[in-house]
Amino acid sequence: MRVLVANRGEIALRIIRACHEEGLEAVAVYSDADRLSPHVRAADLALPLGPAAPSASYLRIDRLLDAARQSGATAIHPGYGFLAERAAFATAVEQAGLVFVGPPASAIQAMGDKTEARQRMQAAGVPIVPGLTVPVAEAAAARRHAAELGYPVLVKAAAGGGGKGMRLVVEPAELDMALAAARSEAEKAFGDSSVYLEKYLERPRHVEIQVLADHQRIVHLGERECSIQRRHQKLVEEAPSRAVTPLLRERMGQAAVQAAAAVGYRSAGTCEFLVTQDGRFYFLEMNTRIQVEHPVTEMVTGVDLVREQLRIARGLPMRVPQGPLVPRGWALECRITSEDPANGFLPAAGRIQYLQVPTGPGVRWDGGIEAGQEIALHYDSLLGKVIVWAPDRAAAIDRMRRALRELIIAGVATNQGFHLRLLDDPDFQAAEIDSQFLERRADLLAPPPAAPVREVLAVVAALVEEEYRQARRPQIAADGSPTGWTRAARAEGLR
Ligand code: MV4
Repeated sequence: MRVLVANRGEIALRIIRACHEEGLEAVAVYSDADRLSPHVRAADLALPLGPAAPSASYLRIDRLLDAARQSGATAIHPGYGFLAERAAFATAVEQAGLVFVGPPASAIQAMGDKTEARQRMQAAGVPIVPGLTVPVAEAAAARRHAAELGYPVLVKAAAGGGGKGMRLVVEPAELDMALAAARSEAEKAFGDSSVYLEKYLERPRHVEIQVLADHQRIVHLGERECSIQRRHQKLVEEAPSRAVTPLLRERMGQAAVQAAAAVGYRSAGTCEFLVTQDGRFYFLEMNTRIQVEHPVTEMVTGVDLVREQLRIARGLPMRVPQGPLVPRGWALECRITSEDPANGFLPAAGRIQYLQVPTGPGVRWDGGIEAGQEIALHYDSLLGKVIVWAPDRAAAIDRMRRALRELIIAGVATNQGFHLRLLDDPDFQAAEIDSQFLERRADLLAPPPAAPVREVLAVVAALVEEEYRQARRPQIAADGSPTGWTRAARAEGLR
């Protein structure tokens, strides 16, 4: 079997590796801007997606199907983002006689409509956040429902997810405006202005359950805690969660399995739950794709989720541990993005002048970049992920600190310093976190005033850039570092 990977960056590389370990060939596709990107060379064969804006290339269903035909691929893995959760894409792949490495289109469809998903979950006995299970027709009805639920309430887009088109309403006087704003945002983002209401839960934790379903059965692989996020972009994830006891894990796991069964799920998927401070849990939505943070589950379960997706797509049974799930040790993931904390986390551009990725015991780097690569603003800003495993949470935090100090990305601003500040934070260390944690902690988001040694880093970066122009590869000293680059200077520069 030959698998076309309809994606780019770190997830394309991740999938190509899984293909190779499964004994499958991988076909890459690429935009003009990506013709020199690592995923192109990692694949057995790579095809251009042809002229289009870089941001549109990986969304071209017609060209992806052409590329599959030309390359002899019989399956398409969508990765995450782009077309991964478009039911129409899954349908088009199947109608072209190819295998979609993911769930049936009908499951994507059912979970993509949040009110339909809530109806189905309610019918299946999965606890949902109190609120409506149909779109709200008009403002008067919304006022009645909101009064019944009790304020504060959240207005959410029916076609939404991930926080788009969401509005918090603290008191009745704000409701009409919030409805209008949510409708207009939902119309813009999804072409569908339907909205509904939910009771607002204060400071919940974001805990999600990984599920895996083959043609015979559905299992869960425990939780990930993803409360450390900023503006609905996750930054740090861990498995297991300090908020989840073995009993809660089993109850949430069963709920997730029921959720998957209710929509005829197959492949890897994730049920997102909100867990309240008093330990209640509510289904929020199901992500019908492999997720960015899947590695932390892999580290504590020993299951390679992408390889299992490929097995399931071939009709093979999944290979998972027998018996009730007991996560082993602790895993943490830090998402490294080209976002500049000194500039409000705005996406930054630049050429990667030097790259040193962390290695050693218990460390995994899932990246999509290399030295010399130009980081533009066409795509999302994820450069790679540092994932660590250790016997317990404190050891995992220590190991992540060590790994992040090894990581060197010169030439483009990153959020590396933010991660180091977070890992040093007593509240994070005590796992006293919830989905609003970073909203309260501007001190962690804002970098301390630039140290003079930053100038040293700038000089080193310029040097490496110059060597690059001359030799296409930076001249690295025998100790593996660019000239003049001391460990102490780096540590200072990262503060
Ligand atoms: C909520 C909520 C509180 N109460 N729903 C944000 C993204 C979308 N998936 C759902 N979200 C939330 N829904 C109710 N009824 C709080 C959030 C929320 C959140 C959820 C998960 C992770 C981070 C979050 C950050 C802010 C708000």
